[in-house]
Amino acid sequence: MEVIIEEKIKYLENYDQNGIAFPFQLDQYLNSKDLEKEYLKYNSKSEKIFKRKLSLKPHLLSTFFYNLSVNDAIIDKVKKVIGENVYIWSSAFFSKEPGEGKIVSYHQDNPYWQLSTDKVVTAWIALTNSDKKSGALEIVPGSHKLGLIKKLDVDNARESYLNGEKTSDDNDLISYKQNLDKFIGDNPPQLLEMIPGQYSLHHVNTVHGSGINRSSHRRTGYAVRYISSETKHLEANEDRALHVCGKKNNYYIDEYPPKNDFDDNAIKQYKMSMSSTGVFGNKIY
Ligand SMILES: O=C(O)CCC(=O)C(=O)O
Repeated sequence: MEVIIEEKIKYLENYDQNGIAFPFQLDQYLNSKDLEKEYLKYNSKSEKIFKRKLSLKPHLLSTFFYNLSVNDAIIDKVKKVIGENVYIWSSAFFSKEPGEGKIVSYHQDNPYWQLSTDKVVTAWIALTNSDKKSGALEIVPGSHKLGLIKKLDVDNARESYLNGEKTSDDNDLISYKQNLDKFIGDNPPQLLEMIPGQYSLHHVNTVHGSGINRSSHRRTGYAVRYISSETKHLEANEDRALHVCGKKNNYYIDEYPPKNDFDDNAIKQYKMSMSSTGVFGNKIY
């Protein structure tokens, strides 16, 4: 046990150097099927109520995913990398079914998000096995130090998104390309294999992506985006975020945790959040 604790500290120290810290474990869920079950439960509720699977900000509709997002062990590490004043700006599921052929092309996050500081970190939590065969998350260590390597291939991502434009390939889970193929050829990515209940932390400018799921099981991650309270959106005036700890700011309209799964207030708030969220709010329900 002591060895594991020492290793965890070492990984976190390397975050500044590598733009990634990995792997950590949520002891209560280690290798448990509960995380995937909760994901499936969430999907079936969202399909019943919204007539489709909602992958953005599930922490605003599900008490389970809210509680997972504010798990003490995760927040302790988040505070070590972005400081004591923490908001959850967004969250998302990244799920790839076997045989579906989906990928996430290599990208940095901030060209999409347009946030004002780099005190922004994602906790990527494995809800299923995530290994080479199933298309685990891949990252380029140290790439966060390069600033923004490439721009998006659209001028205004939010406008393009709301107009339904997509410039990436059909099987790509992200909408706009960053054309990083040459960069990836010169800077080979590292595979982050995880079992359910393990998670990584990656910096907003770390280059990352993932390949096709060639296994016989679903590969799902839950990505939570934490920002420090001095971080604002450079373009959206009425962005929303959920305060977790430390000092608040006046940049964001407060979001609140759901009292019960998909209750009326949570649904009302969710719709408002989706129409005002930074870049990828979605007007269609
Ligand atoms: O889960 C994946 O494959 C990609 C995740 C990702 O792009 C992200 O967390 O920003």
